[in-house]
Amino acid sequence: TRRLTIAAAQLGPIARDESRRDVVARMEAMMRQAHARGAQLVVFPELALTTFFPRWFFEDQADIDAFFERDMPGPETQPLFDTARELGIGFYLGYAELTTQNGHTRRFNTAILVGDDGRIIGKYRKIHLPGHDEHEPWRPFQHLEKRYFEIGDLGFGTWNAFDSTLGMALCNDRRWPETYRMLALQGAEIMMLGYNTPIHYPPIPAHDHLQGFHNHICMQAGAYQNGMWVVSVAKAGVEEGCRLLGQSSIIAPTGEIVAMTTTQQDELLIHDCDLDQTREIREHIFNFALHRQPQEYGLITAS
Ligand code: ING
Repeated sequence: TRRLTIAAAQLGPIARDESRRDVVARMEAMMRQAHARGAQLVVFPELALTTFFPRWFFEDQADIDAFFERDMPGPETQPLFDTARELGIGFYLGYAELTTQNGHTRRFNTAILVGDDGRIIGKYRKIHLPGHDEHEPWRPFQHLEKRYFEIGDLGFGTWNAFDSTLGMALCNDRRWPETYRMLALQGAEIMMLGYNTPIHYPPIPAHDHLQGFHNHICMQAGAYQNGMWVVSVAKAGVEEGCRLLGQSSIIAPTGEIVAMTTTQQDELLIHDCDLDQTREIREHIFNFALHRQPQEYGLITAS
């Protein structure tokens, strides 16, 4: 059977003033450890190069843009690509993308998939942007992704690599069943995603103690209902005073959590995934061709 050893590289807190150089050094060390433990692919968190800056309201665009990457790879991230090539290991990286299209500056919450030759295979731009777009001072911290990023314009894509078909998502995307189905309908066997999930949810504090439960229930259901491996990687711990959920996990197509972190710091999970296990689900209980009735689902795509 086809097997792929995947590493989830959870990152602990990143301080606001922590340099990209220092963060990349942390990530490179984890990439080397993952390789030493047999990993062929390493998944890093969402917005992995900086602190989770949407927690603050900024007036000045220049302050916001300091958290974005204009080039990928750029001078500070090049070492990750060089190490990937040196070791023959691929990786998923979440970062804030600033790009110019037709003379307009665009800003996205982005993830890329890089192959074991250090070349970018694919790019995904976050579609489900949570939170709010105006400063809401009543909140102990903000969640201004709708203000700082545009909705992703690349759709839900999949790429053939590592003898498999892989799809990417980012954080809030994992809460929406459409994300998994869109990737599964394109043949994805693996969904990779990073997340920054505050424990405290200001609009409904009564749900704070359920963040771990909600995190896993979404992905376990998505994995099972679509027969996909789901690799989810947290930025964890108390970051600039904000408690972020850890519990990074690797979830099998059966919905079983096969590995989970137990710290709030930099921590590696490694799992040797049997890619053919997807068939137990996709050729039987969730055989889309046999059992799915899209002609009855029109409302779901209606806006
Ligand atoms: N973060 C959070 C997430 O969807 C959130 C936003 C937190 C939503 C807690 C609901 C509850 O995991 C990002 N970055 O999407």
